Amino acid sequence: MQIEKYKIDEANNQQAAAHQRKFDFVAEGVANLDEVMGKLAEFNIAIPSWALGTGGTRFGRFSGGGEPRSLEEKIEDIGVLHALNRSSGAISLHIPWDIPKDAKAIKALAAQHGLRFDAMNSNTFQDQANQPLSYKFGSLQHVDKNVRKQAVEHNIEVIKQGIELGSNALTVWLADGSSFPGQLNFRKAFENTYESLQEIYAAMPDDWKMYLEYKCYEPNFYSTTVADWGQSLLYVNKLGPKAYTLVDLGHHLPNANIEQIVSLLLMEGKLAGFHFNDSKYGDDDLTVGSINPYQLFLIFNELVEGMDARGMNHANDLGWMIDASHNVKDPIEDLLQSVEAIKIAYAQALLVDKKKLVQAQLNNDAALAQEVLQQAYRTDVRPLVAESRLRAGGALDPIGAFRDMQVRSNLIKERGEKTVATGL
Ligand code: LRH
Ligand code: MN
Ligand code: MN
Repeated sequence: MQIEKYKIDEANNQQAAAHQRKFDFVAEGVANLDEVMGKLAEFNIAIPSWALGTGGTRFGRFSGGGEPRSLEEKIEDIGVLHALNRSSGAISLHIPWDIPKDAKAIKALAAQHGLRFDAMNSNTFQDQANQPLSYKFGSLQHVDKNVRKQAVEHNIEVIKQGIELGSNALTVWLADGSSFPGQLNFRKAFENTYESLQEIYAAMPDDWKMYLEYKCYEPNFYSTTVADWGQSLLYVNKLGPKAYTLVDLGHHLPNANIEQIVSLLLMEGKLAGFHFNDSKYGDDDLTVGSINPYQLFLIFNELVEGMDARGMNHANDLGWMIDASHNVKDPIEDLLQSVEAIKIAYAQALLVDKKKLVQAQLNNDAALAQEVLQQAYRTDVRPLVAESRLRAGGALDPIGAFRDMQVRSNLIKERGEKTVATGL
């Protein structure tokens, strides 16, 4: 399934006049318009290979049909996304869910769709068929050296596969922890994990980065061995300059001030990047921006401020990835919404009047500081984001185009009604 460019153009032409009016109206009020449009054009967000199928919970899973049955078909689906929004030009693989059988061919297929390989994700939170030792009581933290060795070797294998695909980062998320008080010696679990991470770190090429993801709870319910940003930072500081802390928006205790965490990790030069999603209760993995778009904007406001302070390139110097799941929506539509929400928050953050904000801060003028932030947040930047898509050859209205072109029913015809993509 390939999206034909002329169909996108046809749909765009119908909306062109209305779009132009909206764009001109917003653009007039944006002092740094060229900068904003240039930055929006460059900004891409990687799609994880596990997000193309319908997500489930432990209670059930309701497939919408036409799901990708192989890595090749997942790449095709991301190709559809990227053709429509021109901002999903990367794929993040999860091993062993999506092992490339022929790395060269997979790399070539991805390139045909304009995609590159973002961070590789290892998996030591599930036991795989034919795996000699179990991760029931952890992987890198395990009391048994042999289990740790098996988990280290898996990560090294993932690095090797990533090298072949042209990736340059490894994301490590550990389910390791304990479910009951007394089950684990916290210090020994930390030391074992650190030693295992050192071995993985040593196997990474010099131009690679390790992203160490934290999560406060689940699947363990009493302690987690990399539970929060402080613990992740402790590990990555000890490991060295190639190790960074990854922020998954759903992995915090309720009401955590994520934007402050982002600011301080950036200050320390230790922010790896993001797994974007949204949540109301826990690690809900809902569509980005569906619950708390203001928080997303505040995070991007810190990102822009902190990255500019360090002279970083917004598009390339951090890892940007979606990590969401879809129980009731079409996964492709959901991902289009997530990417759009991220770009809207980014565009709004680029509109913040920084000089005015700094002045308000120096004057302890809390009211004015809020006015400055909300002036940007309440600007309808959607025409700017749409214009940037249009200029890049994408669709003004990606979900509308996806529906008009009947992409899903074509995929169902091609792949069948009952398909199960690998993933969570
Ligand atoms: C854990 C997590 C982590 C995994 C992904 C499948 O909750 O966010 O990033 O790799 O889910
Ligand atoms: Mn994650
Ligand atoms: Mn998660």
